[in-house]
Amino acid sequence: MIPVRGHAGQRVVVLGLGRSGLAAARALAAGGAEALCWDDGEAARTRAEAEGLTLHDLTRPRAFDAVAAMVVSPGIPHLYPAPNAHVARALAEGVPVDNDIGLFFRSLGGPAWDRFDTAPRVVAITGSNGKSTTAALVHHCLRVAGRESQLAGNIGRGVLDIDPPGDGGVVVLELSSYQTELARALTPDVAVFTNLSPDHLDRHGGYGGYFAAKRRLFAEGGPDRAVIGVDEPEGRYLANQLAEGPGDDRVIRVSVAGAPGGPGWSVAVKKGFLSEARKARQVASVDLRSIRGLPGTHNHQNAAAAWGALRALGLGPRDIEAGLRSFEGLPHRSQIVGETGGVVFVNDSKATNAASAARALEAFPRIRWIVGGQMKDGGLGDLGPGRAHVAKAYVIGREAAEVALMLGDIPHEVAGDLGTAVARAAAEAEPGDTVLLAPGGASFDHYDNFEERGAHFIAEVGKVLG
Ligand code: UMA
Ligand code: ADP
Repeated sequence: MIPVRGHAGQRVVVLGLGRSGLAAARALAAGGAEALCWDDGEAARTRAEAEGLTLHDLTRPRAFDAVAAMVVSPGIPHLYPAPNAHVARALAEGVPVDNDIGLFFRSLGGPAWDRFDTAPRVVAITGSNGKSTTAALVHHCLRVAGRESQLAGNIGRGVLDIDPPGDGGVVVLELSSYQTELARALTPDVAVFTNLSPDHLDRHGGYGGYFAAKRRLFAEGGPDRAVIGVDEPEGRYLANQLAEGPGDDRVIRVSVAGAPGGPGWSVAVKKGFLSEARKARQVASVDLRSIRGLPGTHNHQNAAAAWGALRALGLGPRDIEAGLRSFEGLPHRSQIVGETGGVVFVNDSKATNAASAARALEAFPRIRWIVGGQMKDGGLGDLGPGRAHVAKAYVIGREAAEVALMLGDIPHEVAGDLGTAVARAAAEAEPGDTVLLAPGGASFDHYDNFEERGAHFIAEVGKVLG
């Protein structure tokens, strides 16, 4: 745990008692603050109380008296589409609103670091897609190279839950737009921006607000090095804003759509070959095509972003290549879960937006596509070149009728539930086909989270395989 500094003796309200809120409450208490906990859900409150945390009813009239700060969980709206009622009250009463990420950056470090030869460093990764894969890959490569690394943030572990890093240790954080938008301190040593496409627009007042939330990671204090995917206009703009000129190597440009060019530091992937260039000369290269844990152009983009971050941390090309080769991928992202009669079953339950589903379709040649969930603004979009890879779509979820309309001329049937979709797709599949779960929407229409949806898919595939 990282004890929170700067709030000793103060009353701090913690709103939301899930993974991040519970870790924040414990870390605040460890730093000497009085953590006053609340959650709009009764079950979460009961769990927290059983853990010995102090509940503080925010619905009471004088609940914010003598409160120094409020710490809000990422899933709780703080601005759009409308602030949660308690957050609105804190804003109205002038109570500073922060989150666990802000507390983390203000609490890391301390006198123990004076004895270290190498100060610990923080790598923070944001972007619309590929954050988890890139973060897990950076963490994996560091460990394979024998370096101390801890992984936390949006990937599932509250940031204040980690152990204080040791001499030369690295903390790898995956940060969502919800987290970067609210944090009152954001000072990573290396910051990574993977890519940008529409997601969570309701929470950010549109696309501009969504980009602005992610940009804060690069603006509030400014990292020593920024690794930026430049295949969208927003990435190019961000890289341009951060660099003093084209040769400024505080910015490492990443591209899978043509080499960025120029005299700067870059990592580009072309036809499956990654190459790193510095001062207009190639300094390293690696063939990514045979790496089973990183299939498809989208994973090559993650490999290139991870490469940039690891080089910024001083790792050599050989060490990084060894890490890439031994990476097995994360569950629920391009995860091969079975094979029968030449038909492969792939679980990409984490494809919760249109862009990630489109990239999954590009990664396999002939697809029986299981699609549908709680769709985002803009629906499935145009799906790009992967659209031509779909032999047939099997539509699931509460919004199945709307999703079927979005598919246009793609052959499809409304399967309704996931079990029926897997059975139908398996029955119609021919050798060489991939049965792919890449829903293009959130899981909350039927499941608690994307992991539960992926687990259900794996169970249904298990029935087919016998
Ligand atoms: N709650 C309220 N009032 C509300 C809404 C929620 O009190 O109006 C309470 C709920 O009752 C619940 C708690 O808030 O008890 C949940 O908070 P949370 O949704 O922020 O969940 P945590 O368990 O704290 O998990 C959060 C991240 N969740 C979200 O951003 C939605 C986790 O990311 C993250 O791993 C974790 O902190 C640790 O840092 C998950 C996620 O879905 C994976 N992220 C989104 C995504 O990847 O698309 C952004
Ligand atoms: P995030 O943490 O940003 O949601 P993940 O690594 O968990 O990213 O991947 C989420 C989804 O996006 C998965 O469906 C995955 O296959 C797909 N994906 C992974 N990397 C990329 C990328 N670089 N571009 C587009 N889609 C990606």
